[in-house]
Amino acid sequence: MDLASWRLLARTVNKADIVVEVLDIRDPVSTHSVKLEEMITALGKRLIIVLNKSDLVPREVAEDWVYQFKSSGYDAFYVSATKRLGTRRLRGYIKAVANDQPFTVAVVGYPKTGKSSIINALKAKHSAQTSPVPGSYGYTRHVQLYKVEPGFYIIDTPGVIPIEGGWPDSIIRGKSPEELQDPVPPAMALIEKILSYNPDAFLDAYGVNSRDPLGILEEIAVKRGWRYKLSKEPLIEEAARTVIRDYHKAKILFFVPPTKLSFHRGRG
Ligand SMILES: Nc1nc2c(ncn2[C@@H]2O[C@H](COP(=O)(O)OP(=O)(O)OP(=O)(O)O)[C@@H](O)[C@H]2O)c(=O)[nH]1
Ligand SMILES: [Mg+2]
Repeated sequence: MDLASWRLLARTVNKADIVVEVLDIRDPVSTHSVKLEEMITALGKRLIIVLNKSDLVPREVAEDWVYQFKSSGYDAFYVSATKRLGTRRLRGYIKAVANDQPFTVAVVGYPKTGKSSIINALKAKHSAQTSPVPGSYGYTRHVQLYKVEPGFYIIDTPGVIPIEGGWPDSIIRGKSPEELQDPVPPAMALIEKILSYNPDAFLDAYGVNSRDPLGILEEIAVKRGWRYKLSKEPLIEEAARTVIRDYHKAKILFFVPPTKLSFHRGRG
C-alpha cells in the first residue's frame, strides 16, 4: 500500500477510541498485520481482534483460534457477519469497554475480510457496501463514518494491504482477477496452499481429480470448454481467474488449523 493511504489509515485510527482488526478465520495469521498492530499500539489505542467468517469453519476451530489469540494476550472474538453469529455479543462488549460516550470504533484490516459486513451486522440498518471480489463494485474506497446507535460511532476503512502481506495473498487480495497481468502464477500458489489444508478442495468445488496446481487449472479449463483458438490447448488463464474469483466467494473450502501464535500482544 502506498504511504498516502497508510497515513490516512493512521489518522483514522487516531480518531478512534477502539480499533477492531478483522481477520479471516480461515487463515487468521496471514490476514493479521503486524505493521498495523504496531501502529495501533503506537497510537495507544485499544485493539479488539475479530475473527470473521466463522460460518466457514467448524465451531471447534473457531473456538480454538479465539483461545490461541487470547493466550497470546489479545482481546478476541469470533463472529460470522453475514450469518449474524456473535455480532450482538461483540456490540455488547464494545459498549462495555468504551469508557465515555460518545465513542468511535475504527474497523481495519486486510481487504475482503468482511469489515463492511461487520459494520452492517452491528448496525440495525444496512448501509456499508460489500463485495466478494477486490476492485469490483462495492468494495470500500473511502473512510466512512456510520452511527450504530446514539453515542456509538463506527468508521469503515478501505482494506489495507500490509507491506509484509505474503505472496500470493497480497496480490490476490489487492486486485480484481481481471486486472492481474498473469493470473496463473498467483492462482497456482493459491491452489498449492489450499491443497495443503484440504486435498479434496478442488474435487469438491469443480469435480476435478488432479492433485497438482497446473493439472487442476487444465482440467477446469477443459471441463468448461475454454481453449486457445489456434492451438486448442486449455486456456488456463481463464481457469486461474475463475479459481481466484471463487476463492473470494468462498466456493473453495479450506481452513488453516489453529496453532500457537508466534506473536504476542504488546503494550496497547
Ligand atoms: N461466508 C461469509 N462471508 C462473509 C462474511 N463476512 C463477509 N463475507 C463476504 O466477504 C466478502 C467481503 O466482504 P466485505 O464486507 O465487502 O469486506 P471488506 O473487508 O469490507 O472489503 P473491502 O472494503 O474491499 O476491503 C463479501 O462477499 C461478504 O459477503 C462472513 O461472516 N461469512
Ligand atoms: Mg469494505
